[in-house]
Amino acid sequence: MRIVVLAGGIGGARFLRGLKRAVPDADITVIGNTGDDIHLFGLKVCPDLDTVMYTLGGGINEEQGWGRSDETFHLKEELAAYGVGPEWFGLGDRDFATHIVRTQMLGAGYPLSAVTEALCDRWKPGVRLIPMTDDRVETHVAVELDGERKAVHFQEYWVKLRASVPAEAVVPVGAEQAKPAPGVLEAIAEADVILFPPSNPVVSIGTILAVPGIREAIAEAGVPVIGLSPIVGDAPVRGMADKVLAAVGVESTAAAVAEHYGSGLLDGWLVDTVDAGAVERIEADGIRCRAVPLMMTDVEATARMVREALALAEEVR
Ligand code: GDP
Ligand code: FO1
Ligand code: CA
Repeated sequence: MRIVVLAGGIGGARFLRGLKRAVPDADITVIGNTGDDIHLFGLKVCPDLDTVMYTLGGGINEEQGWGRSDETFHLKEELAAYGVGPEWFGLGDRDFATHIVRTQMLGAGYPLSAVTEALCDRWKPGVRLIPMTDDRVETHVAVELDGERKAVHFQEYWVKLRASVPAEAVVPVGAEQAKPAPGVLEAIAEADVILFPPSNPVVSIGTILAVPGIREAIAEAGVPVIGLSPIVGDAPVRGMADKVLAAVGVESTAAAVAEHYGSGLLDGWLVDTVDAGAVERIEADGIRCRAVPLMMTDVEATARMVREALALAEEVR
């Protein structure tokens, strides 16, 4: 079975672990979000691609969900001693190596998709990981800070400000001019099923869908498109997705997120059992819906979520 998954970082990566467990012989293509990417110390950092690669390759810091296991921060400390920051972004020594290799290859002229493939030669994530685009896209967030309206990089909003001020707008800068990376549209066209894991609907999946051609290709693929709600009991399970949902005028409920994607894109939607009351409303919108446990507490629980998603895909096929 050929499965295409649109993925952000932590939620996407954990879901993929369950997918590999549930369907060990699946041919999985992951289209990764690159809107979180940031240039720091002259290096290109791709948090969501790295989170997927490290998680599936066994190199992730399990407690944190991002960054390397067994990490140290000597380089960051030395840079700080020169007064060179940002101090608010935790780049570790092992992680730095990834960004150095990536930046060196990009400088030599390789596109990000080829660089990601080369990095995955080491980590062997067991999926084909493709960035949504080889072009530069960076999500910025419009906020009011000290009485002034300004745009900050998504990482500054998320990590430095901890989404403590309202997001007035979320803009994937460069997305309109971006082209899907080689292999993205082909994988979608050849998929048997397309899955939206519990990833951030705005800054992860929304950014991928903002690359011209990707949303259209998914809508026209003619195969089941099934999503799993990242919102459980009217709140994000982890992180601050409610803050960026508010910026696009979407309530933090499982039903509102389904409606935000819409029946033109989604065929099926899984909500958690605590949100079973929303099933009727979602089905009235033309999206087949089931309520099942959606907490990725361990790989086996996540594999059960995957089996439910694939069962729903067969129902709507
Ligand atoms: P990020 O790039 O690291 O922010 O990760 P993603 O974009 O992949 O996804 C983050 C989203 O996944 C958040 O909105 C969380 O609410 C959601 N999430 C995290 N863990 C779980 C879980 O166990 N179950 C569900 N349903 N959602 C989860
Ligand atoms: N998230 C944090 O909350 N604090 C950090 O210092 C931080 C550093 C970091 C370094 C490399 C990397 O790949 C990811 C990192 N993240 C950090 C996570 C990441 O920025 C976020 O999870 C997502 O981009 C938010 O969706
Ligand atoms: Ca992310």
